[in-house]
Amino acid sequence: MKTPSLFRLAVILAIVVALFAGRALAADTSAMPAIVSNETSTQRDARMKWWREARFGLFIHWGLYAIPAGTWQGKPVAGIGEWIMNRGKIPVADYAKFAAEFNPVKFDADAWVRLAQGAGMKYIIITSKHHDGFAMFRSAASPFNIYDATPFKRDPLQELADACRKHGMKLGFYYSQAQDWHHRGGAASGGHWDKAAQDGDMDAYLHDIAVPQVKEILTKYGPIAVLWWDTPTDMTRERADLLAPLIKLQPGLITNNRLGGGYEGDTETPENKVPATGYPRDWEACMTMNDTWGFKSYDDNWKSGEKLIRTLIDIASKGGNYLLNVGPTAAGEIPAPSVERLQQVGVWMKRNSESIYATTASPFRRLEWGRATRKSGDAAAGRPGKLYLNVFAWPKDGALIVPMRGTAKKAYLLSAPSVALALTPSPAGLRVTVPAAAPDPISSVVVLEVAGPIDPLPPPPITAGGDGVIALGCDDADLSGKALRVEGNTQLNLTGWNSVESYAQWDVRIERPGTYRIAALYAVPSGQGGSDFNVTVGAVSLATKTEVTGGSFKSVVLGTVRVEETGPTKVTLRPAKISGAELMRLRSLTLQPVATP
Ligand code: FHN
Repeated sequence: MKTPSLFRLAVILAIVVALFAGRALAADTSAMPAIVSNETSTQRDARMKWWREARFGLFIHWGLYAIPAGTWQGKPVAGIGEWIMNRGKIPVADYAKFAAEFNPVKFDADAWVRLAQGAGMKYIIITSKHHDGFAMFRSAASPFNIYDATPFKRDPLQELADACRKHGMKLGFYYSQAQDWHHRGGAASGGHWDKAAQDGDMDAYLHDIAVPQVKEILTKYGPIAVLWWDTPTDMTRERADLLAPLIKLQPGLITNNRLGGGYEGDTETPENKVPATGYPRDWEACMTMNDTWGFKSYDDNWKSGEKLIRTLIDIASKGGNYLLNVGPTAAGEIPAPSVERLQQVGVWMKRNSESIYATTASPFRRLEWGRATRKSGDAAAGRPGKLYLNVFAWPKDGALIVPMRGTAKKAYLLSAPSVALALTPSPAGLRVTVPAAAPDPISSVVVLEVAGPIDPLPPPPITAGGDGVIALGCDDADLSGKALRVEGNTQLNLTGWNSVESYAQWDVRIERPGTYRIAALYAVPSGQGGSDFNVTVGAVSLATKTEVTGGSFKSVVLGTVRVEETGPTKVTLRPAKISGAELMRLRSLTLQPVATP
């Protein structure tokens, strides 16, 4: 926090006076209840209901950065497109000149909403102001906005709000509350580069720009479903306290966890990654379709439609929402590759969305062939519970094994509900006899109607591969301890190892007695090595210390253990003394048999 300025004291005084007058901050916030919410869990569930059922939303990053589109002064600027001003160190006055060129006449709010709806999305979140400080709406708080500073002279947020209302689409606004590279005093990650134009008092910036603009976006556009804060750079509790009460301007508003100042908001927001095991509270993975949020003319690294569909399924199977991004061009068009992919997702959703909407997380830790979601039933209403089995790898032998004990009543393909599929119990679980060919090459849905609670079978113990090595992935472990969790998208790692109470345990089957060399693939940042930990294989333990890997993942040999007993056993990795923030980030452990002469 900077030294309190006279101005900041005046702001605080004004708030106190307003509160005493029974009003918070200003006349238009008079209905605001106390900052601390007394919401009950039932009320919260009611508020979150539509969002939890939606599962799929469209993120739109649209702003002036679509004009340079990744190129400044003839040179490509590395990184995400909407950061070009910061990464290219573009002076404020030069960047502001883009406004005179911004005339996105091809913008068609109705078409955007129809596109999102066609993809099966239930809500849209658009950048009302990104870090570049340019408001994509008509703002009385700053002339640096699309209505006043451009030849366009239209308010896209108004048009989008109208179109959303017309089509029954929920609308949310992204607002960069702290970082603002245009207005004096706004924060900038990495510091101000055009000091003469950017330096200033952040509290004054919040008072003059952020607070009034958030009021505008929450009062001028009808019902707003979500307020999506971003990057709480330099946000202290006091600063966040200026913004937090404004959420009461929209009854039922949902906010994310990025306001700062210790406010948790309603949702966790993993970015460009799907957490391996979900989160213990509502979460939404926001993800790009290529490698940028804002339009970058030469970023063609598009994820395939199949990847997007399977990501949606993966996220739903872990109980989260998928907020999938598009970056419209300076002309106001969603790039064709994005449109094509959204249409492809829409084709799949048209047939299979029942396995996504209003579902909850899978009861299974891991399924070899795909993912599952579920819906609980209502015995009194005669409605069975359902398991939706999204099969990515269709079984070649016509037998889909669901690792659960058999309480299922009926199985059928979502695409052919009247044709019952045979169900037979087997030691590995319930066997569903499925047709030879997959009905859908991307993911086919088998529905299992279940009578009572689902009783998943524990996954089989891990055994040695053909080379004799027992490989223990971080997502195969049973985790104990509050913060310990698996993170990552394709490259997973075990993180949050900040207490000696936290440990990871694997079920393995030792088939050959002997000496095993234990190695761990982990990352430990500089200055945080030297933590003590133990790896135990059955009754044998190995005490060791972490080495610094400089933050990158490195395979480290921990030592050897002699294992005499064969059969099922447990391998445990448990910290004994942690130096630094956490023990390590662990990707895998391996037990390699050591050849004895
Ligand atoms: O800096 C921003 C980035 O530009 C983009 O808006 C993403 C979307 O989640 N949020 C920030 C980085 O976390």
